[in-house]
Amino acid sequence: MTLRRESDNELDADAVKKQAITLGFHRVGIAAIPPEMSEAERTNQTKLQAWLAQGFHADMAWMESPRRQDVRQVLPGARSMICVALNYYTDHVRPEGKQYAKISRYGWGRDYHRILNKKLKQLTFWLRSHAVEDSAEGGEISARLYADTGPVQDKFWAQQAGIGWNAKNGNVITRQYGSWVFLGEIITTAVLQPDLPHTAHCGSCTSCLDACPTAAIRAPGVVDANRCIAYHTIENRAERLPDAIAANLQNWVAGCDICQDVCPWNQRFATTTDEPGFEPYPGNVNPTLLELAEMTEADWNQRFPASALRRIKPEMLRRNAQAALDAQLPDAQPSDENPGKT
Ligand code: B12
Ligand code: SF4
Ligand code: SF4
Repeated sequence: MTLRRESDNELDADAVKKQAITLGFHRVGIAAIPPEMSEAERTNQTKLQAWLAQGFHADMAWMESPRRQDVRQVLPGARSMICVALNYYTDHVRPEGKQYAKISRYGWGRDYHRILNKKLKQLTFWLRSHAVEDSAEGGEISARLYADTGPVQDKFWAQQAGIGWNAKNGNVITRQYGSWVFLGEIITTAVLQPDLPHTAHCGSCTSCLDACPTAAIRAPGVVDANRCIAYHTIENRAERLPDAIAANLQNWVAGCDICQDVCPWNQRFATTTDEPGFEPYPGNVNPTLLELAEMTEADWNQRFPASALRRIKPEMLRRNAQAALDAQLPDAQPSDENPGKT
């Protein structure tokens, strides 16, 4: 296997992509990291700053990290971003019935960070070893991998690398799998032939904006965490949920898939994954609100092994389930009061 091209000092991007697919990634693309910030990066950073300035990150102070503003601060000398996507869709259907709690698809099976991380490590190892092996100068490369674990704008880079587009529902949509993909990347000093950025294909559709029960999508693609059920069920550690969130939970207790479920791209192109780790753990598709509202720490530990749901501590899960139950009481009214801080 020759990675280094004869004509210039680039590594062979096609060989890297082939290896990524062999390791089980469903989509892979490459974006260039020029020595100075590109126009597209600058525009993205302005949007990120505006999002932060409006307080749309709620209590996620880690979103303010200055390193998030520029990948060159994450890895000095970075030249390429290898972006990957992993399809996590399985064809299980949640049962109908107001007694059932809804857990988002992202949390049904094994923790996606672990699955992505393992494959990214294998790809990084392969990249490093082949780059050294095939280099006439014996030049080593540096690389850093992230599986939703670092100060990197995963969606922006995925679009730049041609994986999909930053859609109006705040997720990257791929033509092949819809938005049911996790994103990860390897930032490297290796020079690789980049792909073209992906074009956007939401058109005039507004289904996700119309369906969001808390009006959290403030403008196309702009999600205000203060209003988002996903934020409050996963990240908010307060004892009580804001009234306007609690009243509109629609039984979501761990994330929220509403703006993805209504998306025509997902309805047409969702494809069952071949990654066995994403097969749901028993009980994650059809838990009842009552069992979660009464869940003990021991139950929680047993029920969610190696799961992304461990971010939702037992007291949070009980709080979410109880709030959804309370919203079903005869005198409870859906609230359209603004739950946001802004
Ligand atoms: C913060 C965060 C959240 C926050 C904020 C959500 C958001 N969309 O930003 C909360 C907690 C609410 C959240 C929820 C979820 N998240 Co989240 N989250 C992140 C995180 C850590 C950062 C995202 C970010 O930078 N947001 C800040 C804003 C400024 O970034 P942005 O959306 O890219 O901003 C752009 C738009 O506003 C756009 N824009 C501005 N004007 C306009 C105009 C138009 C027309 C358009 C289209 C766009 C546009 O420009 C901005 C700059 O590019 C990423 C991981 C990562 N490291 O990147 C995961 C990530 C986005 N989350 C992910 C997932 C799976 C979810 C959930 C689906 C989980 C669930 N089922 O509950 C929900 C989805 C909620 C939603 N509708 O977005 C995945 C999405 C995978 C994908 N296919 O895109 C990611 C990428 C993690 C991963 N590595 O896989 N998340
Ligand atoms: S995840 Fe739910 S609450 Fe958040 S923007 Fe989407 S539909 Fe709205
Ligand atoms: S529902 Fe429509 S507007 Fe929203 S992300 Fe899907 S295609 Fe785009």
